[in-house]
Amino acid sequence: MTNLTTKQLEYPISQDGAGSGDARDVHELRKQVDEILQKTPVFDLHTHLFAPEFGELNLWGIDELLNYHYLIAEMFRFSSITPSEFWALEKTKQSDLIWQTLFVENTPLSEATRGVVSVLNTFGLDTRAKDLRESREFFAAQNPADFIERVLKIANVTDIGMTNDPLDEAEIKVWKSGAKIDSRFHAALRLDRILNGWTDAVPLLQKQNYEVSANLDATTIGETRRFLDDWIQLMNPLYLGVSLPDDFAYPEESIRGKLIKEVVLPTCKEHGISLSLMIGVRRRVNPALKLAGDGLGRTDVSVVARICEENPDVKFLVTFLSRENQHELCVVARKFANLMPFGCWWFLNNASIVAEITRERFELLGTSFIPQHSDARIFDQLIYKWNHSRQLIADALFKSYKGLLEDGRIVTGKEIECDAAKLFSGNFRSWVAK
Ligand code: FIX
Ligand code: ZN
Repeated sequence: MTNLTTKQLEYPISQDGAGSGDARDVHELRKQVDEILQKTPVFDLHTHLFAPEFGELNLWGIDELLNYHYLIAEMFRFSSITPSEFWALEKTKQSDLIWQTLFVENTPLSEATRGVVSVLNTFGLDTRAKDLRESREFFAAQNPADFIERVLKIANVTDIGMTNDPLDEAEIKVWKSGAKIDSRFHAALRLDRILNGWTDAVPLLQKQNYEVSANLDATTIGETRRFLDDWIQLMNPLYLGVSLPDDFAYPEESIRGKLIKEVVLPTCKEHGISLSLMIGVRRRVNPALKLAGDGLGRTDVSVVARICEENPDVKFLVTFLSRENQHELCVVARKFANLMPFGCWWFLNNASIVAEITRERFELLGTSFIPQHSDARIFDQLIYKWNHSRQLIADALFKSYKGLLEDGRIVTGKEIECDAAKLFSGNFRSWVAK
């Protein structure tokens, strides 16, 4: 391939559609892509954040930031503390230890440690501090409502998808209280406990007055559907969602397989609601690490092809945790318009991998995918997660536009704005009709 110089890459002025605000060379194009992607608001479709009405479920501040399970896992690589000793500490002692281990005694190079540095830096706090005194004082002085506004503004996030478990006592209280939930926070009805732990879920459904039993008889199927209908009405969720192991199969002769087929898919169809499949997690690979002990595995992507083919009336949002599954996911998405790939989930949310996956998706799917979600658990994380993602998506998009230019077509400022809007919110909004 010829190595085009910047000079040769100037836009042909005569190309129609190009206006005075459109970039004329690759440097201008790069600047324009960066500027537009910075100012385009995000609809973050999957987080573990909560609206203010959920009170203490809504996490923020330095001690929460440091106790993020990504950092806990990393701390154990450097510290000689045992998991049982660590879990016996108070939260502030845990965060002191994580700070000391990952930020004082070692250089914070990982994505998760850099995230904390980035948040501290955004608030003008010392990123090389010897202890947490200054940052604790800063966060203690914040008014929670103002802090949320400030973070949303910095991250340029307008809408947040929560993760809502209809079997969680604390959440149930809020949903049933009739409290008006901040309209920027949207529910996502999570099915993990039902689909991945039916026997434990049964008494919890019974407690909510649904006549279910461990064996999936006709009454149980009907009652579980009624349970979902009621919660859909109460939460008005964006989608139903579940995380699934790497050996997930469809169809499957199992409790989960039967529930998916006879309860979940018919419910999605009836309500016109999407099903989000997050596939590839191996829970509790090291149980001593609790939430930090989950791992991943590679999946047979043909499960997604089968579920999409058999259920053309249901729309699926799909993300895989294994890097090795990403290319196949793009190919399946080319075959099924009821499939929307989304996000670079969890262990994939690192610069080198996001760059690769996003490039691959542009090359195979154009703009018909959702490049990222934050998966934030602590409010402040929106700042670094979206800052990093915006830069990486801008890099990938610029490279695609540059290729298009080399092939002889200008990209106008309007087109860039339109593409950015699709990627950051439009594709998801139209998928879920919000
Ligand atoms: O299942 C999920 O939604 C995962 O994102 C979480 O369970 C995981 O712990 C996480 O925080 C990943 O970012
Ligand atoms: Zn998540």
